[in-house]
Amino acid sequence: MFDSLSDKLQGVFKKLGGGGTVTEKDLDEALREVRLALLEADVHYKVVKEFVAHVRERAVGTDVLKSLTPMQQIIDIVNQEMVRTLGGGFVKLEKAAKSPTVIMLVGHKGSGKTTTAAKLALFLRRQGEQPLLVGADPGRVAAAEQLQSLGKQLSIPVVAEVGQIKPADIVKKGLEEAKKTNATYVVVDTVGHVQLDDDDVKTLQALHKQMAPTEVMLVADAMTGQEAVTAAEQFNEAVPLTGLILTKLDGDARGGAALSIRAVTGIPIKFVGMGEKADALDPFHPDRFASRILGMGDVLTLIEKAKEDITEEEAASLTNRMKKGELTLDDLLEQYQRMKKMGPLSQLIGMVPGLSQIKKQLNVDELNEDFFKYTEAIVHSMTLEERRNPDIIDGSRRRRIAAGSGTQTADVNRVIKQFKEARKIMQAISSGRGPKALPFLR
Ligand SMILES: Nc1nc2c(ncn2[C@@H]2O[C@H](COP(=O)(O)OP(=O)(O)OP(=O)(O)O)[C@@H](O)[C@H]2O)c(=O)[nH]1
Ligand SMILES: [Mg+2]
Repeated sequence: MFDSLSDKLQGVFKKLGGGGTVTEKDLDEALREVRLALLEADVHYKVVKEFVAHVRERAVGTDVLKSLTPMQQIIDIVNQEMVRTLGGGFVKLEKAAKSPTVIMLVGHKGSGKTTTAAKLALFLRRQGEQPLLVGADPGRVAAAEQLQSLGKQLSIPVVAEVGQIKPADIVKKGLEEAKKTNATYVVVDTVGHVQLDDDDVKTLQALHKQMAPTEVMLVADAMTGQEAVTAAEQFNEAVPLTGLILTKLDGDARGGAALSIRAVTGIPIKFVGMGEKADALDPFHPDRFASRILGMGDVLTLIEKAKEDITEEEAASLTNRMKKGELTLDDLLEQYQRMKKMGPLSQLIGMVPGLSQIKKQLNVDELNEDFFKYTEAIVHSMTLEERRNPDIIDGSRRRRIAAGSGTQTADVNRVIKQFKEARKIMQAISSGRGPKALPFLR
């Protein structure tokens, strides 16, 4: 996610960390590069301007340059400013006082509404809710079939029809069905618009009035950059949006939409779509997201994802060990094995502390099944003592492990390095020092 932006920001920080002191000139030079990196990522120019001005103001105003750890403090400020730009805190999905809660999804053609409707319904069911999907897009046979088939795969009921029927009539049927079946949430997928003309606006407004939704969410394609921001403004004029769902963040979106949309429109991002599969929808946490952009990983989302696949007990023990910074190579291996089950690596890599920083060396494209097999073979060729305390692994042990696992000593080094990075971040997180203790600054 946002690889180019992440790399550039980390490059700026690394440079700042080169000397012991940071002068005002260094700061300005760094901020100039931050500014360029953000603009290149297609962040809205006003947002960039404000971002850089805030960071500078706080850095100069709080005398960080005179402190002993100027560069760590600057990164801390950048991190906080990024969290602020992304909306500050987590904004949860609302629930109506009286069931069912209606969620209306709107957006441009192809932005991901239908896919997201299904993802959202699955998310809600995992929360113990009883969702009903309604496809108010009768114009195309394929649209109804798509929703029907997604509902069937996930065993979630669907009301969708095609033909001469009006969207309003489908919504009516949907709401009746929800009442009959005691659904707690109704997720309504609507027609995609290429451009929003007056007729479209009227239709949307009439549907809005009819379903009286608790949530009206715009589904916007993050790959379209500033167009997503414009869409949010336009749709918000038609119907009052309560939240945004940014899709296709797993693709090569540069980050512009995600970093601008909240600041420009004032509407909170509630979810992000990270893939085509039904479980590739994450609740949006500005702090975790900023952490990923800055290359610090996202342990909390990772733990939440892991929880979906493992027992509560396992999750608690994992969380505990991670929090304490007590990590062994066996734990690392276990994590990798869990990751294998959790989904495509590209989706997870940014979340694992330590991995994102060294993914260049690792060559992410080659990070596939083989990577796991290698790591597994290497760790299994170590003695128990070596797994707990890899610091004792010297040259001759390295050669033995490489021979035992059928790999090269360079592969053994890589696994150990990865482990050490991960351990450092775990310790930093557990000590509460957060971004100030980023390993790539040491
Ligand atoms: N990679 C990726 N693809 C996505 C994501 N969300 C949706 N897609 C894909 O985007 C394409 C369009 O998705 P749809 O859900 O059909 O979009 P829509 O807004 O319903 O489209 P219309 O009904 O035609 O307006 C599909 O191929 C989806 O698989 C995502 O988060 N990541
Ligand atoms: Mg659709």
